Amino acid sequence: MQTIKNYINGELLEPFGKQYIDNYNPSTGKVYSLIPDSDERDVELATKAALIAFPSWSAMPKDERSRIMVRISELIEKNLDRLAIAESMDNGKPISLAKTVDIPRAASNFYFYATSILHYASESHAMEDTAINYTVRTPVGVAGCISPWNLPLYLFTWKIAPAIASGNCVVAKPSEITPMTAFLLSELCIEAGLPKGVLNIVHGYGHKVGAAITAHPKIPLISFTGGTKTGAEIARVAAPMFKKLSLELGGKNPNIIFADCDFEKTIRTTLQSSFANQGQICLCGSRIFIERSIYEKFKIEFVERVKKLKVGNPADADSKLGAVVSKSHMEKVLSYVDIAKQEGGTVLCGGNQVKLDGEFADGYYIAPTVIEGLTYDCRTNQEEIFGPVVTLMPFDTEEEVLVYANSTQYGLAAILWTENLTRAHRMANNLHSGIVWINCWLLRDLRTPFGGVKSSGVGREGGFEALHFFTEPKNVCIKLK
Ligand code: TXE
Repeated sequence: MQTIKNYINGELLEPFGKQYIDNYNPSTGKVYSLIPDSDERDVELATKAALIAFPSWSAMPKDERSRIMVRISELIEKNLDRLAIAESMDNGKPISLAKTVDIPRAASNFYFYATSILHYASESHAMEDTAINYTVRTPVGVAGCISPWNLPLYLFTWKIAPAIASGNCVVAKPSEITPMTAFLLSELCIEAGLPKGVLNIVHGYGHKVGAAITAHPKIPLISFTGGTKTGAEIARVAAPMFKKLSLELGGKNPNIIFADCDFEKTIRTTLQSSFANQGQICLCGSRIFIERSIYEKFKIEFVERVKKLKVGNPADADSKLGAVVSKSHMEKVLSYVDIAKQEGGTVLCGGNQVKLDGEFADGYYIAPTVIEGLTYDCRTNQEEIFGPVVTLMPFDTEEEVLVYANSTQYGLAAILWTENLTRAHRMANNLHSGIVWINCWLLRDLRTPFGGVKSSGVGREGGFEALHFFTEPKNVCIKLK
């Protein structure tokens, strides 16, 4: 059985406590590797290594840092197949998805920030002929990066790449539920010649390793993606220490479909935005609002196609859904189907665990589920389920659907389907959301700001926003006379 190691000061190390956590393959329900159960001693060692590496890494010319990062990006591409298989085994997602989305995006994250840093300039403000101000941006020192299990390498690298590109050193913690590709990344960083201590990866539980990173006095910045409750806990600990915080949290995103949409495109993309990655993407559109005049037509067509989505072995090319990430998560998702029924919902398809044969008999599979007949303000429509479960609701007017869409505590993404340009702009303006996709979903330009409002988080990632976050601006004012 493979034993994962921490990556500290350029070396692959056992945890201090020599304790390990079982790592499950969700597609089979079997333990297949061991994860270091690290503690604050490992975080301390990693932080020391990062502090020692910081002066030379931050002083290294940008193009040298950039070249090392490009090498990491190329190594991720070279290892695409191996990483995709590992991601699928750890997370349960179809290999085809890991191969086309997760791993290529991890390579892009490194490439994008390796090159962004070369174009990152600071501002200057002239006060006519009195004075000139210029802004100097310096890295903060050691950045703490904590990431979740749903898009493991994709979200892990989305934090690490801008952090190290802008000259910081990092202590990072991947989710203890999906640690494998972060471990493989540490091997690739060694191969790419990343100087020791620049990136340190400490594996283990959130309440031990994550909490130690959050509370560490020498880590002045935390970038976190995960659940809203965990985000609140991190903010509670970090706020009195005045740490810089970026929190990417949950979502309960509306998918609003007007009668004048391009029907075929809408249905096709809605299948994706509902069930991609088994619905375990914070950007999935789990509340589908449909203008009443096309409600029945949409429902019949959509449910017919959902029933055809194959739930199966993640290695099969025709599996559209693999396993959800863990047994407890499967139970949580299915408990929401019960809640939906109690709230008066009708399950149009799915709603159950899927039992596969042979070695997959104990895997965590859920049939893609569509529910109707619920009010917009019931628990099913307000709480994040984070699984392959969507609800359908009719609406009559723009005003009404805006109330429904904006009614949750979340505000991460919204999806809008209409061919009416004026309405599209009007709606986009009125949606309480960090991202609005019109006639598309998950179309990402890495230069754009990424993040949410309300309980979906604080701060923005992406493009220069991330480079701003990982640096401290200093204004220098020079009087001219
Ligand atoms: O997230 P957690 P989980 C949502 C989704 C899901 C729920 C819980 O609703 O069902 O969150 O998922 C680390 N101090 N999202 O349990 O617990 C933890 O080890 C510091 C939304 O995975 O928030 C992991 O590395 N760190 C989401 C990371 O935080 C702590 C993606 C995320 O774990 C910690 C995933 C602590 N006290 C889940 N406790 C999205 N928005 O993309 C845990 N961690």
